[in-house]
Amino acid sequence: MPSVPPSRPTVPQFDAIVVGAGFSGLYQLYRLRELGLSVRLLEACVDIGGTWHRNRYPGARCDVESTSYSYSFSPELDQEWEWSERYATQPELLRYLQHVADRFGLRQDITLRTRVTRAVYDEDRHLWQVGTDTGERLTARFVILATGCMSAVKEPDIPGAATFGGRALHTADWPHEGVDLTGERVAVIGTGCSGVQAIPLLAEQAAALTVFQRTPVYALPAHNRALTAEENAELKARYPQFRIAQRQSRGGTVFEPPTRSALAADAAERAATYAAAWESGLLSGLLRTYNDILVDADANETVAEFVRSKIRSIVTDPETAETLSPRGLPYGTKRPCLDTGYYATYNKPHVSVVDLTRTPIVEITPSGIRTAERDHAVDVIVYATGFDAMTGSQIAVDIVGKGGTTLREKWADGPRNHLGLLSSGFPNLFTVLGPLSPSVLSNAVVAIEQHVEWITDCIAHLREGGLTEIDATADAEEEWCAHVADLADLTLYPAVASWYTGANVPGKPRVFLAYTGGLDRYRAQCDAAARDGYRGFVTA
Ligand code: N01
Repeated sequence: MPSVPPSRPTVPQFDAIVVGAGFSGLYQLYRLRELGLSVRLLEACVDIGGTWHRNRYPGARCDVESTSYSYSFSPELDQEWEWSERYATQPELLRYLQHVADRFGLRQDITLRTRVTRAVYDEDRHLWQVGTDTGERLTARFVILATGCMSAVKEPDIPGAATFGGRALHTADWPHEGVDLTGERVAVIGTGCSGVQAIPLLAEQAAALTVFQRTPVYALPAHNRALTAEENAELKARYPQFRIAQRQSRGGTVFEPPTRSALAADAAERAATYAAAWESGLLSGLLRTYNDILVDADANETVAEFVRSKIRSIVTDPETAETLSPRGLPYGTKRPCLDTGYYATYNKPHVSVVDLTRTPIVEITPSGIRTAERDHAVDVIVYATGFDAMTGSQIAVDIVGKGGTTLREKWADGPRNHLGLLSSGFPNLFTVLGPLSPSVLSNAVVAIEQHVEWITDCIAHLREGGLTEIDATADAEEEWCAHVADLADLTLYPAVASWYTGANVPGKPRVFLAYTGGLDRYRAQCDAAARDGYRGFVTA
């Protein structure tokens, strides 16, 4: 038995360090504490909430129904919390997470304003040495990255951005005190979900609003509304069964999967089916109509054309309607959006859209935005340009694994891990909602709970067996990465340049970043690996 110098104790300061205080981190902290572990949660922001703390732009709300997009682990929490709207706003979601933190006494183990900058694995002692931007040096047996899929903001990569003389804002970094845009000439760059939500509200304030659009989106009406007391009571009565069904579902929301091809239906039937889905106000409504929307280009085109016809029926100017209509982009291969007045906003006389495919942005100037066609003078530029999704927040930490290899180096050609949970050579480092798991293709909260519970059970198993290390085997990792890629290749997703494929970040490798096989199948594979003595992993 090698002797260990007293200055290098084998017992770490903490059993676990959790990074990030959003939906993932809060639940992970709760579960590990339940195991009796000493845990510290480190959060870079000034308060808890993760995505729902940071994304405060006007109109920010969830596009999964509040009653589904909430924790299922506590029946008491389900009964006491009352959602006010079908789709919760950012402030309501933040209140919910604050309530959870207070109700379960989580804050005492959370350190705010502390960004984890570095984590180095000590191979001899089976522990992580964690460094922060506040100068703290901590040790822990396990580190759980609960850093979120959408937390690394993509800085605008447009020449001249720094020269702009007006105010520049990013939707994901909106000032907490709010911004009064009354009377201002506002430009929005980007028409993903953030832009689509913000544009109608920005248009209410701005004197002139110009949207700079590179790729048009597909957006479905949200039909958001207040939830009545009766609806809440009815929901609470069936929560126990609903939560079970959610956990067993394919994507974290409960529905009957379609069994027919869109091409097997005639045009009239398809039109009626799509119209009903459109009216459902559900983000995935159209994807649930037929079983080949995401795998067959011809089937997909029937939905795409249906949405374009809806855009034409809402937007009164035909040229604007055509500019807003996606062409050559299979429906659903970029995340669709929920529309709360988005298309109708373009009917307002002070709102216009610039088609960047025809007249690209050349540069940003001190007074506005110069396209290939002309100068647009503006007072404010709102960047709704998205994130270095899925991997950005993990790569941002300088993580050094076995043999001095960094995660950044290892993932240079795309993320590699087993079951989306552990990357070989980086033992005891778990990711919640990480790449190569269902994550963004699922209701995030249901996917988070599945990950957190698996990780918790795994740590409990190690402790029961007196083990101090778990790592993914290189073979299992190889197999998993190939399996995820093979499944993705059966769909229309990988061919499309999107943040799902890493294509939105210059230089980022093109890899489809999520597991497309469904949360139910994924859960079964994770459970089977655990049942088989953590098959695909090596313990010590
Ligand atoms: O970011 P995005 P987002 N010049 O990457 C454009 C979640 N979310 O923040 O598509 C010009 O989707 C870019 O154009 P293109 C949700 O999962 C959820 O909107 O690359 N344009 C695109 O239009 C969502 O999918 C909710 O051609 C540039 C836009 O900016 C994810 O977060 C709400 C550009 C970026 O769209 C990301 O959404 C909000 C450039 N240089 C977000 N660079 C809800 O729950 C980028 N663009 C409702």
